[in-house]
Amino acid sequence: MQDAITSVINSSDVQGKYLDGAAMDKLKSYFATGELRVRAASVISANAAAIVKEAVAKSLLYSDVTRPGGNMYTTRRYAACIRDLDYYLRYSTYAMLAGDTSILDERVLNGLKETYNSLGVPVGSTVQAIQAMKEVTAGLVGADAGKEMGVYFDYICSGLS
Ligand SMILES: CCC1=C(C)/C(=C/C2=NC(=C\c3[nH]c(/C=C4\NC(=O)[C@H](C)[C@H]4CC)c(C)c3CCC(=O)O)/C(CCC(=O)O)=C2C)NC1=O
Repeated sequence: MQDAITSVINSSDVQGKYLDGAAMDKLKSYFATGELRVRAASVISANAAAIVKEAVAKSLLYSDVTRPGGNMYTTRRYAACIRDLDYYLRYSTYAMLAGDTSILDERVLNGLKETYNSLGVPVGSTVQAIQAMKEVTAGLVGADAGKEMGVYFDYICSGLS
């Protein structure tokens, strides 16, 4: 896993150079948003279950996936879906803190699409639920931190699609 700092340093090191202006600017904006990130992470962790619940209510409840024959039908599959959404929220929060997507590639997206396809988990509905979490989260943490979280929710969605 990388973060904004190691990623900037690694790419300078590969070239055997000190950090250039662009690299410094990246670090500056990462440090300048540090407090925002930490505050957002603590609001999200205190409200994680409520975020998932509201996102499910907005996007999946009473849709085809929750009806008999749908992929969320039966309590076991419903619970698996809620658990997956909680993974996406938690790992997006880690990635937002790190300012880097690598943790999502390594721990969430690796093999996920294949797993979903083989189990018939609908990617379209999953993407809708993640987009609903993005809205609910932004409502809670405010526009700036919400935009930052949005980067990582969107990254998961494009990795699934
Ligand atoms: C931390 C990284 C990580 C991820 C991301 C992960 C996902 C993940 N979700 C799974 C299943 C599942 N995922 C869903 C999810 C959904 N079905 C729907 O209709 C909804 C649209 C959607 C929720 C948004 C369901 C229902 C299953 C169970 C499918 C089945 O067994 O038939 C499975 C198969 C094994 C299992 O059931 O636990 C995995 C590996 N596991 C991990 O360790």
